[in-house]
Amino acid sequence: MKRRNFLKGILYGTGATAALVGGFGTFSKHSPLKAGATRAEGEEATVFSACEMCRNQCPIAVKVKDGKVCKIEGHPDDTAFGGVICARGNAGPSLLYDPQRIKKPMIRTGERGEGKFKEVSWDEAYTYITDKLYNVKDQFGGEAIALASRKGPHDWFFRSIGRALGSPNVFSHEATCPMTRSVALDTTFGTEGIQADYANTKYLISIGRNWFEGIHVAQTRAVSKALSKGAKLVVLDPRFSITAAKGEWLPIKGTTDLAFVMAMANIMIEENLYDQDFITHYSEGFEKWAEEVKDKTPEWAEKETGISKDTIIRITREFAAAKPNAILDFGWRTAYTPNDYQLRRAILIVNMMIGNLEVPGGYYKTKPANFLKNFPDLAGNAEGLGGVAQPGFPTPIKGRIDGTGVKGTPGQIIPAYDGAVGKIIESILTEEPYPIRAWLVHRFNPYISLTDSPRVLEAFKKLDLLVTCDVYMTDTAYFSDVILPECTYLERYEPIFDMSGLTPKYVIRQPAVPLVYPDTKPYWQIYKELGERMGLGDYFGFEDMADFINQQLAPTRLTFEKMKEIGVWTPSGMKGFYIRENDSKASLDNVLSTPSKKIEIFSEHVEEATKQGVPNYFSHPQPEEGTFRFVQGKVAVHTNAGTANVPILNELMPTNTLWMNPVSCRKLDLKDGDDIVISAGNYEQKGKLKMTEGIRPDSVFCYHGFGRISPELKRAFGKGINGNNLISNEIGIVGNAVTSTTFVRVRKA
Ligand SMILES: Nc1nc2c(c(=O)[nH]1)N[C@H]1C(S)=C(S)[C@@H](COP(=O)(O)OP(=O)(O)OC[C@H]3O[C@@H](n4cnc5c(=O)[nH]c(N)nc54)[C@H](O)[C@@H]3O)O[C@H]1N2
Ligand SMILES: Nc1nc2c(c(=O)[nH]1)N[C@H]1C(S)=C(S)[C@@H](COP(=O)(O)OP(=O)(O)OC[C@H]3O[C@@H](n4cnc5c(=O)[nH]c(N)nc54)[C@H](O)[C@@H]3O)O[C@H]1N2
Ligand code: SF4
Ligand SMILES: [Mo]
Repeated sequence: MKRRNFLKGILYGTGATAALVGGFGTFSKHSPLKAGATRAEGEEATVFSACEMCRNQCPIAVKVKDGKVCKIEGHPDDTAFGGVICARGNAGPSLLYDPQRIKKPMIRTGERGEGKFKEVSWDEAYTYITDKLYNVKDQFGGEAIALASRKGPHDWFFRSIGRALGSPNVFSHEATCPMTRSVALDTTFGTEGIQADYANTKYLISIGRNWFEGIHVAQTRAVSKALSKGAKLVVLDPRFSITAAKGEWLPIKGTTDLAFVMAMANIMIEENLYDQDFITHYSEGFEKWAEEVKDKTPEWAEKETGISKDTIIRITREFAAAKPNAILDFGWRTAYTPNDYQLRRAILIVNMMIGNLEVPGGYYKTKPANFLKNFPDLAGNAEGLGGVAQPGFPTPIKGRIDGTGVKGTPGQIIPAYDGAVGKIIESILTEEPYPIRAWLVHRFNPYISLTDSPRVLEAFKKLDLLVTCDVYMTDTAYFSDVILPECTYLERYEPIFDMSGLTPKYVIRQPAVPLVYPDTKPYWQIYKELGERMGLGDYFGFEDMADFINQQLAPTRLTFEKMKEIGVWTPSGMKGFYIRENDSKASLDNVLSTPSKKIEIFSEHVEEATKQGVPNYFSHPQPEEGTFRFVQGKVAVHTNAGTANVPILNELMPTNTLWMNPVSCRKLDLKDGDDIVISAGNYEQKGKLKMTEGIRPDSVFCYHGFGRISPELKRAFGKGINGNNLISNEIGIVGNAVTSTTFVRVRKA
């Protein structure tokens, strides 16, 4: 009964309608959830929430009819997202109602990988985990427990378990994704919170960034908007992506992008095309950079990159002519080479050479509510979120397994929040610097997502305890001791997310329908209950998610009811602003938090950590005749390791293929559609060949996320190529994964 009222509250809204306090605004004009409204049988209700078909959390409007989700649209009032979502977002109901989801907690009964499990109660699962974790802690110390998740709001809850046990070894997935970029931002500007203003740019150069397949709805729309206004797009990519199809494609040799970027700097200095005023006023260390790029001529870069010097010169001149409303993009999945971090720094430096910080069509600092306090005209418009207090966590006895935080080593600049997740595998297998014995995994599938899948499996097999919390019996879950079934995003509340960009923005996730499988639970409940079972209840100082959200919203003038009603909040009437839009010398003190309070082109800190105070060029090997550089990327209709088994998306694209240029196909006597074997050292993968001009002859490509080995993913099982079965677990300078330096051979199966 209580539950029914609760749901009625969600579906029909119990909150007051938009009562606006002065200057305190909302998106309210479409709000369908009026207080006290009743609905006739069969009438559609709308629930505002946030998508989770990938981690972008786009604001959505979920249409519910007769108690079922019938359709998902974009939130109509969020202008950045424009009421649209992507194909994967549309497939939400297909995940929600998938009979292949995991429905009950499970404990392994057979050998690891044998697939034998018994269904258990939540209590049994919690007890099992509690006993095993305390055993590991007692025998080997809390540091022998690792936790890894895809970064997100679940971390507050999930990580509390490990931190309370004294483990320093908490990891996000970031080292496989944008970490080289985040560390570059942090060491150059003193903050990771910098974004690109694609919508207003006049000239956009992508270094592998593929907005039309690696989708972020707001970014993809912004790039489309710029293109429709006549912006020029240049794409450096060894393969012809959908984004490359929309601009000038430069099929660069993989791993040589830094040569292109350094040559841009060389030309801009030679031809005096850079913004000297900006550099003098806001940055330090430029002379060292000028020295470093002195011999990085267009002729030199042509040999490295395979792109003609004339093209490099032309692109550089065009880019500089568009200053400051131009973007040399800093990338998203930035894990190509061991030195990728220095590529990202060089990209940021070349951007600063056109002074494109805090101007339209360049880069800007995100402006969350707290940031506005720096601007008296805007102060009072919004308030930062509060949070739930936690007691202090015990100080870990040992340092982290990845050396994060160790001065005088690259670990000095690796963010401890993220760490080098690939090191978990090395620690388990080599027992260096000490062995991880228990691993808790949340919303993450290391088997598909980490490099060297065969070694990942070996590592799984050596553990005393592996626990996975997911919505599917993933490949990682299949090798786990305990599997915790989470409900989907369409069935749960979550903390308010801060999604601020040019203006502050808060987004809520709330259930659209009751649990489809009653024995699944949301993560906050799972880790709170597990924490309480382990005697760690003090770390979970909230009753339920309503209480948690109320504590978050306490300093703001927003309420839980209000957020449920509007879904997305942004200050009314507030336009995004750029600090230097009207004053090119405006202070950037509130943007820059480096030790020097300047843009650090040379950084002492980075010099100490990496011996490259300014980015240095390293040539990576190129493929020899008969071998190919192996590159991978996202596809528009799937998410990473996540959606291969989602019914509708699986139907749209059940498998991947290996792209190969016709010239190479002829040499190897291969043709389109052939069954092939791809090999790298001792590793092999079977697949099908796709013959296409859309790839350099010295490279091959496949979409990421296939080649699944859990038989419980009945639609995806055994289909396609898992690229990580071919890539070794090399760990880059800032702990990053390295995914573009592998060479493969290909033969007919
Ligand atoms: N539809 C969809 N959208 C997504 C995702 C998804 O899975 N599906 N995932 C989200 C996530 S987690 C991320 S990180 C982003 C990723 O979005 P993007 O960063 O755009 O990433 P990818 O598609 O991984 O890689 C893009 C391109 O990099 C190229 N590449 C590989 N090596 C090199 C190199 O050395 N130099 C150059 N210049 N190019 C190279 C590949 O050929 C590929 O075409 O997308 C997000 N959006
Ligand atoms: N070789 C190579 N490796 C790569 C990449 C590449 O291009 N090439 N891409 C890299 C990139 S950019 C990234 S971001 C990582 C991505 O790696 P992951 O973070 O592992 O991938 P995701 O697909 O985002 O999701 C992981 C898991 O979350 C589960 N999940 C989805 N929704 C929920 C939920 O509500 N609750 C719970 N508990 N689980 C849920 C999914 O079922 C899936 O098993 O992979 C990286 N690895
Ligand atoms: S990009 Fe697509 S899948 Fe990802 S959150 Fe947005 S709508 Fe959902
Ligand atoms: Mo990613």
